[in-house]
Amino acid sequence: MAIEQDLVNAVIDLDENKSYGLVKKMVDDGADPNKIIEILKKGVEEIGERFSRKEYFLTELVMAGEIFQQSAKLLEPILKSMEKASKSTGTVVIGTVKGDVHDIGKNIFVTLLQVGGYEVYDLGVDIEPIKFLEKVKEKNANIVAYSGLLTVALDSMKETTELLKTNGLRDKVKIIIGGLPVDEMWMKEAGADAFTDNAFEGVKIINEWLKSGGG
Ligand code: B12
Repeated sequence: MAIEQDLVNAVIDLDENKSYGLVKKMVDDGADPNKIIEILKKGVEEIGERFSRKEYFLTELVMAGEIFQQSAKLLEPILKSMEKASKSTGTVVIGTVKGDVHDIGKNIFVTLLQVGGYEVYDLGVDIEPIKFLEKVKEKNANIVAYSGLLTVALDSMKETTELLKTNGLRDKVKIIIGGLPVDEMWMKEAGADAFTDNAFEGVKIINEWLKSGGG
């Protein structure tokens, strides 16, 4: 328990070396990577709160992002060593939607999908709806995944789904959305089929879809 709180505090204090040391220790002790990510998220959430209260500024947000990214790198070997799903038949097109450049969570989700045996096309950040459409068509994808952390991301998600609809592709794909603010309301507004703020949960949802013949 103590080490978890130490890690939250080290992230909030933006103490990079301490954060990496604690993540390494938890990895060596065999901690569940999902749990480590949730602890790191607690830390950066507090940084976000302080940013909202104007106690922290953009520099601190940048540093928080850096600490998370480097920590996620430390987790990559365990994520990658996790057992590959026997035969996934999913082709996923994913991106952080237009207007939003947050990608740390998306990248974790992409790694997990790749580990799960999925064919993944990661478009990157700030992605216009047309780019999603083109890639879905080109790759004949059956899953579309939007990531977004800003409130404005909702409009972009909506727009993207609308474009898929008007091009006759909406019914050919399943759409999952993820990121800090997503909830059931977002899912409905964005015209999606599922939502989650946990990358591991996201992979489970997609696995279930494909098992039951969806997607
Ligand atoms: C780091 C950070 C940044 C970094 C991002 C670096 C990067 N490469 O991503 C930088 C400094 C660039 C940044 C910029 C900005 N940021 Co910022 N940022 C954050 C911060 C502190 C952490 C975000 C993060 O990485 N979390 C950790 C990851 C792992 O969590 P996650 O994204 O939720 O991902 C998990 C799940 O959601 C899931 N997941 C993610 N995507 C997907 C997708 C799918 C399909 C699935 C299934 C799952 C999934 O998987 C992950 C693991 O489980 C948050 C605070 C917070 N509370 O999160 C603010 C925050 C998101 N930022 C905020 C703001 C305001 C900004 C700026 C506008 C600041 C400014 N004035 O310029 C800019 C916007 C730039 C833009 N156009 O996008 C606000 C958003 C407020 C709002 N309601 O819109 C927040 C909430 C801070 C706050 N409280 O004010 N930011």
